[in-house]
Amino acid sequence: MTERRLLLVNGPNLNLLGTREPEVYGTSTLDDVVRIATDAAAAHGFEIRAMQSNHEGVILDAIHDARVDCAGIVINPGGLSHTSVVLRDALSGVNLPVAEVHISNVYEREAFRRHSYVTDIAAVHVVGEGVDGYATAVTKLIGIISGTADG
Ligand code: CA2
Repeated sequence: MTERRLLLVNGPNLNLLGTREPEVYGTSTLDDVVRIATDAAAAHGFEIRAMQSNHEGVILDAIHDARVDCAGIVINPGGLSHTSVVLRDALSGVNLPVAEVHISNVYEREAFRRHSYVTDIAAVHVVGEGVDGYATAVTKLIGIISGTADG
């Protein structure tokens, strides 16, 4: 392992965290999410590069760039989870270990949220733990990268 850095991707609409639908997503903000992930990574000597975008192509470019200097990707793809083959292709194309996070329990919501194009290419899955799930995802992914866990 060379790089001790993870890319943290939050997809469309996650910039709205903490402003609406607290019964589904809680009251924490996107800044809180970045702090939670950063603290979890720092505990293992890793840093986080955080990005959020409402634009699929911007997310794809960030994933491609991670190939050069990141050891893995933690991603909450938002609604793109359920729709985007190109997101899946980008993630599998860079050949980095991926952790998929969902704040809410997607299996207990509408039927269309039960399928994610990312799930079968991700090494780590965290669902329904609220924003603390980002810490779980970071810790598990670092375990895999470091060879101390299997997800
Ligand atoms: O539970 C999750 O983390 C989701 O990835 C969130 C996505 C949803 O489409 C997925 O099915 C599950 C939605 C993100 C939108 O986030 C908002 C947060 C607060 C207010 C409005 C939207």
